[in-house]
Amino acid sequence: MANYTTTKPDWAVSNSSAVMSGIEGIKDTTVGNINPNFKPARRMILTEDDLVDGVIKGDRMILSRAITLIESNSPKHFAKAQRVLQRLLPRTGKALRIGITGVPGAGKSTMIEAFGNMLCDNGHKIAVLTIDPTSSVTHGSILGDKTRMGTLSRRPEAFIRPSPAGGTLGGVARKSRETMLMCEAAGYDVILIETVGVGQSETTVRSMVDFFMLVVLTGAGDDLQGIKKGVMELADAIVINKADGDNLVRAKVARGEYERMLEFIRPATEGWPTHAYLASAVEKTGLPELWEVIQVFKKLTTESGVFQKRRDSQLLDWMYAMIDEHLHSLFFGDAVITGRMPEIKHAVLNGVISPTQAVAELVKMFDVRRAAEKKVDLFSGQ
Ligand SMILES: Nc1nc2c(ncn2[C@@H]2O[C@H](COP(=O)(O)OP(=O)(O)O)[C@@H](O)[C@H]2O)c(=O)[nH]1
Ligand SMILES: [Mg+2]
Repeated sequence: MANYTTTKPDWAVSNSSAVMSGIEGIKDTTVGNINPNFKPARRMILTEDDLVDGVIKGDRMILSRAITLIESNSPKHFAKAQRVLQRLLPRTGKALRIGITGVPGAGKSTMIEAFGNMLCDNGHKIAVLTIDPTSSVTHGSILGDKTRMGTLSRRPEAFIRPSPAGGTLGGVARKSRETMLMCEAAGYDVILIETVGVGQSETTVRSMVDFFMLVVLTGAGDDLQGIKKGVMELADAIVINKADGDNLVRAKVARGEYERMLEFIRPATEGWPTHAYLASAVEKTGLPELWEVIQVFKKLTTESGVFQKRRDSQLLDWMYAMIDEHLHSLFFGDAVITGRMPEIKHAVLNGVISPTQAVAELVKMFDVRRAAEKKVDLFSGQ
């Protein structure tokens, strides 16, 4: 039988006086224990091979890391991301790319949640991206959307990625396009891209998707709910959402009004008449029909060659846009150009030299400087 009076529990210190002095001191012993050299554990750096293999396997954590690399503004990351993308390129292009726009509150996110869940149930893998040129560093907008897309975001068949924060729309567009390609390489076969419709963002999304839909509310006749002129011309379908409850009758009226307006608009896609459809993201009605419409669209445009023709011109347009942006920032970011610009502007305004002459001189200065400067290869990361 154990001797309870002499056997100490495991946690008791052997020297009881040490305990007493510790209690007396009442000092915070953790302070002395802080390692001044402590750094929070760094995430393991993934190699190019890790990233390529992980994305191909559909590892969502690695896909996220690859996208973070795509979104990085550091030249080193840029170069690595481009090498990864290059290797994944043969696996891209197989997804159906769908863009969704509409005024805030139209129900885009709710619809993506319902539509995405429906597609996942049918065996698809869905990637949801958002393009919001106003989104801040905190990714504020997606927080709302994550709750709106609560069930979808928890599904293993779905991948939701917020808009890259900050930067020019051109920068956001590049990052979103490359994110889309990464998602395709990871096996997502339907890409849904939501945009808020600020500035040129609808045109940007249109330029990266196969099918573009505009989500609207009822009441088209009286006020166009701030729908920008021209946005209807980009759409392959107009979806009148919230066609439920008391709103159903009004939605039907709105559908007729939109159909009449569409008669005067040149369709966005050659050979595809844009129509208005009713849906309710909340009651999940009209969504299977919408998917059917998209399937017919794909079949018809593939047969006519319009599908591939659009993708080809999207690729080239993207390349030209990037050339424009690159040269623009190279030129206007050049120290010689920024240094001489005030004087040249002054000379033009005072009629000393013509704008044409000014351009010729600036370009010459730029050329001379570029030739003298050590060439920096952006893609090698040096
Ligand atoms: N009654 C009804 N309400 C909806 C429907 N779709 C969305 N809503 C509501 O409309 C509001 C805005 O939806 P949200 O998806 O955030 O719109 P977004 O700004 O276009 O993304 C939310 O309160 C939704 O619950 C619908 O089909 N019917
Ligand atoms: Mg939304």
